[in-house]
Amino acid sequence: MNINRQVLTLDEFTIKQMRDFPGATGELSSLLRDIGLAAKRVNVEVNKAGLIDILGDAGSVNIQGEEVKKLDVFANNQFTGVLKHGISCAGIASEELDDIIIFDDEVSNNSKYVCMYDPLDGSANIDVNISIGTIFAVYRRITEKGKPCGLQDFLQKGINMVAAGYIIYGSSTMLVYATRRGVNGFTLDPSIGEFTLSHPDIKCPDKGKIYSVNHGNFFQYDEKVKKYIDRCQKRTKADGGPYTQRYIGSMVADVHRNLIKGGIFMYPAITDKPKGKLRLLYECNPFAFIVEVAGGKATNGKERILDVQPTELHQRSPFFVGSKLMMEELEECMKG
Ligand code: AHM
Ligand code: MG
Repeated sequence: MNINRQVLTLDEFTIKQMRDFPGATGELSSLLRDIGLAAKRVNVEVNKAGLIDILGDAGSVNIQGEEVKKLDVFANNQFTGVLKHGISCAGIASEELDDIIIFDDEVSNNSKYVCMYDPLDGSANIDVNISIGTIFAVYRRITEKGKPCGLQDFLQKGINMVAAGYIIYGSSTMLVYATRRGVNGFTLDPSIGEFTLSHPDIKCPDKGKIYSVNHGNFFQYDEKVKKYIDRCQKRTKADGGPYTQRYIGSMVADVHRNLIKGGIFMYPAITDKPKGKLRLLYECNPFAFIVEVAGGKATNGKERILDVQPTELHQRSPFFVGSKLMMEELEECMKG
């Protein structure tokens, strides 16, 4: 019999990786499996989003008499639900929730990890059929096992992250996750309902030709940021250009593209939002981790993102992330 099966599923891959680590308990594999399950459920609903108009608007009652939930609330419930009922997570924080949720049951209190996520990032794009995503970060808790977790488990520096990832609900659905050992991408095969390894060991090219920024805010940017954007626009063939500007307005899609093709993504501070728009703990930090593991860099314009000590769950941060050499040029401009 010719058994020629090379494609690994997400579960097979994480279990295989765990076996290479003699001391591993399998909790991280289990947590990633839980996230994969929630992602599949969210994917089904995202694909039906266009039908919502037929079935009734969000917040109203559909033809089955059930309340139609907003997709971001639905996504939040799915991720929170799988992690609560799983065996690896002691508590969660979410963009959708003001406070952390401490699961506080016997299994959860003995779990190693806490998880933070933006369950549906770019959700303003749902109505117009543009890619959206989920972003997540996993930390080993610092509170004592056997007891409920606490806020200090969530306010850890990004450098302590154990794993981070995102799901992109796009032309196909992908789950990409990073541990310190590498970044790997899995594409959902709808015929079997499994994420399968499609992008092993992703590396971010050292340079690219794409810069992503909201040009509508240009006149609100700091002069140093404007200087870098000006350089991007003036790039010629002789110095690696011309560059192209791409900005979807869904960070997951923008950073995913730049990670694969090479590029830089920026959400600087603006006059209206002096701390920027994006959230440090579950938007900037996970992407900073993923891109750094892939060979790129991430800063807030002054400091490496992963070195920032968080003080609040929902704090915002300016964010610059991307290919190493492009980031180094940005850093040079930011020095003045
Ligand atoms: P959200 O968490 O409310 O969806 O906002 C985050 C999104 C990012 O995905 C995207 O990069 C950014 O907001 C776009 O913002 P803007 O329209 O201000 O450029
Ligand atoms: Mg968001």
